[in-house]
Amino acid sequence: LYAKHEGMNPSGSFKDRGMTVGVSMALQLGMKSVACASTGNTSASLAVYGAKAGIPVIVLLPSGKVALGKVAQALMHGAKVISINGNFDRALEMVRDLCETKGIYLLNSVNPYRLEGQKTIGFEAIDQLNGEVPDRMVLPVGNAGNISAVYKGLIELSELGFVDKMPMMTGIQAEGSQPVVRAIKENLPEVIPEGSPETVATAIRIGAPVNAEKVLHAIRMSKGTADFVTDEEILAMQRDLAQKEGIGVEPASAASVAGVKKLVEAGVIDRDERIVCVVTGHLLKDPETVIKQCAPPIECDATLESLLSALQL
Ligand code: AN7
Repeated sequence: LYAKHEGMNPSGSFKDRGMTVGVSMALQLGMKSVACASTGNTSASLAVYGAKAGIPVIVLLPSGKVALGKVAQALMHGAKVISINGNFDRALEMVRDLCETKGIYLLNSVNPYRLEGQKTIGFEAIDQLNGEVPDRMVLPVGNAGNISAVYKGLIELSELGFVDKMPMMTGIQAEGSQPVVRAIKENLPEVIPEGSPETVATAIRIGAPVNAEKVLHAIRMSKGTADFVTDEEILAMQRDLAQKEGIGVEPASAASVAGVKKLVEAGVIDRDERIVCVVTGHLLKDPETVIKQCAPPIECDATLESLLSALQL
């Protein structure tokens, strides 16, 4: 079982892989400004690449539901940050209208160039396994752009004859925000949006994924699956990864590994499978959720005696 840590990217999440391509395309197409709606990471990444490109950035965030580190990044890198009194799905509708009305370049994952960049996660995973294709790739699913992009990249590799098998693409959502899981489990022809998604993993608090059709195709064609995990399972896995493996990720990212645990226990995933979990964002993205789970530091006077007593030594 491998965790591919996307928190190592410049802005601390996998979004950079697509955003560098998306912003480069915006410049090539002569666009004068760029925008996105975001649960946080997309906005942080767009702010970073927009700053370097010297192009104005507008980001729409669902008010009160974006992790602190992500808002800090969007603000510090100079984006115009708008806090919407509504959830992500509403913010996305609004930014789509805005972009259409004002000729602004939309950089949500409806943008095909972003998904082209995100394909590299799959290429890199195989490269890092010395050319071997994992049996399964497990990703947290929000707008479903990433899992669809990785699938697209790997299908292309296989069509070009570089690999001779495909990993079972497996999507994990949060219990309170699981429209894709429902569609897979109930074998629906399409994803039915959820009106009020809710989860501690705010990154994937998305009820109407824009890449719904693509994710159903990716999961079904690769004989993968989808399942949900509870907020408790997400947070427990965030702590386990941090404390047993030294892997610091944000809650949405822990969802993929928590999903593996659940599916192994349910007998859906075989213990012999070689699995790559994509852990999508860094622990520092959401310090508030971390602090809430941990006991505060032990206060101590600046003497050896107090230190020994604090350490109970
Ligand atoms: C850490 O930033 O949608 O299924 O607006 O930040 O491709 O949407 C973030 C999504 C997983 C889900 N893990 O990826 C946004 C946004 C983390 C994320 C996802 C996101 P998609």
